[in-house]
Amino acid sequence: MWTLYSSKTSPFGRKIAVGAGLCGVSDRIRTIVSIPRDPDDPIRSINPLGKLPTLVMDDGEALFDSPVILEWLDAQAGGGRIVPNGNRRFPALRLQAVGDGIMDASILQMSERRYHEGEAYSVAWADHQREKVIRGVVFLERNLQALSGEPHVGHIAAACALGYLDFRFDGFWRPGHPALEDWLEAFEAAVPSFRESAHSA
Ligand SMILES: N[C@@H](CCC(=O)N[C@@H](CS)C(=O)NCC(=O)O)C(=O)O
Repeated sequence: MWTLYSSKTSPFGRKIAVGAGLCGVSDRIRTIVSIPRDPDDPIRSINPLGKLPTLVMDDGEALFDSPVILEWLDAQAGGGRIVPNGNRRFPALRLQAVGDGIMDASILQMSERRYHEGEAYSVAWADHQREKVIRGVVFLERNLQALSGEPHVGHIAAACALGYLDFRFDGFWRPGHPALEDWLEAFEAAVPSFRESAHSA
């Protein structure tokens, strides 16, 4: 049994739940909810970066971050399930990088709200991050062709990024992006582990 340290609010943790479902290994994972902000949370002694998701393998070694864990899950499933080989590999990894970047920029905006209240809050910094998100969403819509076919890490990251924007930013990306909305709806319908890992506070 592998142990996944994650949370219901973590979009990166959701990537692992979705990927495990697509690799057919969900039943080999038990999930422990972590709170990285809590100084007493064990995550800090398991992952030096104190971040979710972290996956502890059978030998007790920890894996992070989410692209590494997904690659490892793919290997456990025989390879080529969610990390494509050949011509599809780098387009998939590039899409994953954009999805992850949207999540990073979104989380930085959440952190700005949480840690810099009142006058310490930087509108310029939050806007800088928000613009990354907006450009990332446009990039995803322009690259829908690479988001077709069998689901891979690019699909997973894109869906988790858009799902996080729905959860924390009231779906602000939706107006003006009907094709991407349709894509997300189709992904949700096709991938049970995405539906089952929906965020909750
Ligand atoms: N690049 C990392 C990002 C992970 C990340 O930012 N996780 C957030 C939760 S969604 C976290 O643990 N933040 C706590 C912290 O940075 O202290 C990945 O792909 O796994």
